[in-house]
Amino acid sequence: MKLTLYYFSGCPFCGRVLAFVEEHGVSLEKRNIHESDAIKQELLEIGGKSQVPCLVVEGKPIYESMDIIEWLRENVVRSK
Ligand SMILES: N[C@@H](CCC(=O)N[C@@H](CS)C(=O)NCC(=O)O)C(=O)O
Repeated sequence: MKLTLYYFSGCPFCGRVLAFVEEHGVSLEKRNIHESDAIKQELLEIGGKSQVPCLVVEGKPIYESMDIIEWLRENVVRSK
């Protein structure tokens, strides 16, 4: 399953998700929207807004840090 997390450094909500990812050893691709306009544009095209964090699961966006953590807990951590 392809997981991509859009984030930027210094965003506290992103930090909360990244801490969970680190703690549970979740494997995903991280894309920093402050790294390039192309990455930010990519997120806009997938999710329709530039809010981060956003987890993209097989092309489907999930916004809201707590929803992302819950999704990861249910679908990745539990099945490990
Ligand atoms: N309730 C959201 C808050 C996310 C949020 O406010 N993110 C900020 C960065 S810290 C953001 O992306 N702001 C710009 C925007 O909404 O386009 C969550 O928990 O994920």
